[in-house]
Amino acid sequence: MVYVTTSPKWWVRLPLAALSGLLAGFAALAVAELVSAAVGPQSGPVVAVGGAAIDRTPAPVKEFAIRHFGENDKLILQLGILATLAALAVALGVIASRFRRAGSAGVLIFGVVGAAAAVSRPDSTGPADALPSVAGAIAGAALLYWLIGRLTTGPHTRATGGAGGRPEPGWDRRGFLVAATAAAAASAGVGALGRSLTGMYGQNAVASRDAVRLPQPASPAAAIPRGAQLRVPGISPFITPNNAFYRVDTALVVPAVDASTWRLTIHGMGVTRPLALTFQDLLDRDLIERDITLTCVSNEVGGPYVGNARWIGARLADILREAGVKPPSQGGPADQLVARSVDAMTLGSPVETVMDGRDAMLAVGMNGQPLPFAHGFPVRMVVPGLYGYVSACKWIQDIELTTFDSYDAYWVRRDWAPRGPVKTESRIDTPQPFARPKAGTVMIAGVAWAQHRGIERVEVRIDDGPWNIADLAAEDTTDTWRQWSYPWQATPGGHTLTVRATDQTGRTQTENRTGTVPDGASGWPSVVVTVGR
Ligand SMILES: Nc1nc2c(c(=O)[nH]1)N[C@H]1C(S)=C(S)[C@@H](COP(=O)(O)O)O[C@H]1N2
Ligand SMILES: [Mo]
Repeated sequence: MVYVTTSPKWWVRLPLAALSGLLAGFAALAVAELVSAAVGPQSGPVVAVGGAAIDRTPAPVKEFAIRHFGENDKLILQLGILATLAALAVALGVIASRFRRAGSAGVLIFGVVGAAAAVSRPDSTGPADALPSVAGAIAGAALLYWLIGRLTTGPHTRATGGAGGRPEPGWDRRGFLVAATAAAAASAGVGALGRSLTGMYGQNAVASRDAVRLPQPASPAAAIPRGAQLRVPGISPFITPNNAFYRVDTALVVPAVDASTWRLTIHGMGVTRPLALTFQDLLDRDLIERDITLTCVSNEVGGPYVGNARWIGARLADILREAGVKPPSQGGPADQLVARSVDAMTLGSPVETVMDGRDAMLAVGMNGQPLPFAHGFPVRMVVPGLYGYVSACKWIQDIELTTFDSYDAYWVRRDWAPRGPVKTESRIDTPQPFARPKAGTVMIAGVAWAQHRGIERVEVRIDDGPWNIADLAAEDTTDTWRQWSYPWQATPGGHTLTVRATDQTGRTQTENRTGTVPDGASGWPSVVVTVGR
């Protein structure tokens, strides 16, 4: 009896080997998903590798990503990782069809890469974070080895010497297809189970958020003046609803923090009474309610990363004073406050600014709701007048007092300026670029902001004409943006509309165009429109 080990012809073998690679990759991710449901969402290989990629992204590339993909940048990154993995899985399958062990070894190497990324992430919870990648890789490598085995020698290799005495093909097509289908089904099942278990991640956090009853603020915000909201179609609403508020962060998985176990620790240079505050400790304080406009340093001229909300929170300066902190102007040794989040983001703010009397706060509420998870539940910092990257720490859990000389926070290590006061800026909301309004009165309108300095004047220019003073909406506070409008007598043809704002210190928004790195974009926003008859 002779056992036959012929394999299918190459044009059959290679596609099936590629399919085997894909199935192995799918199985690896499915097993990793299931294991990461137990270890924690930060440990999944795609999340870990994606996080490592984000941290290594140089400022210009991040700027490119945010400009071209906007808030979808993280989705694009994850799709890119998956596409890359799929291509590599196909390659490993093809390699395995010639070198069966090498293909499987390749899968294991990817497991090592994923594991290394997971344990070296700053928010890693320990060596266990390697488990999803390792388990997934072992499953993938084993499956690839097995499937490639089906492809070269069938289990039913037939004995020769039958009726015709000719060898029958040694590979068992049906056997392979059954094996592949079973593997795909098993992976889908494991993956779905993992997904549903990950879905349960954060249920305590959701329950803790549902249980929050925001107290009445001891110091409520004044009513928004009636004239603060202009009735111009297309203008940004004066208060940005939570679900429309821009989101900028590095979190591939939104942290789900349980408010009932949350703590904020305050320590470092000049802290004579280190503090550990609970969420209830914050709610029990006299809370302030303030309207504050938040802006991202990555906002291009005319861009969308600015929003205005009514925040409720505890005064940060009071808490710092209780901890014994003094600003540098009163002899305090620390000039930098480093806020650290549960996902290990660090943001450094000037202590002097935070304690100079402005309404810097540890916010617990946004527009009457507990903070949405994406915006930092349970607690975030908000400091009027500073860009988000140097102040607005979401999911905050630690505050360390230190100096700018001795510590660079996350974005500063990536070429952004250590101090980030918001620049005086404006935006045209309507008409939109390349709009085709009719001749006659066209309302040009938008917003302007210079947080904590206040907007004094907005001017609009048509083509190369003179600057015209726009009508300013009523001011809410100097910490909020201000709407403006200008009724333009539009004449047929193409026109360029340009705007510039002046703040209450008398400084006019500079014409000098710069990109966002290192300290925020500048330049006059403009739109081109074509007026019809
Ligand atoms: N933990 C954490 N906090 C963060 C960030 C981040 O990446 N992680 N990004 C900051 C930046 S750059 C900005 S502009 C604001 C944006 O806040 P929002 O997403 O609520 O609009 O959050 C800040 N706080
Ligand atoms: Mo930002």
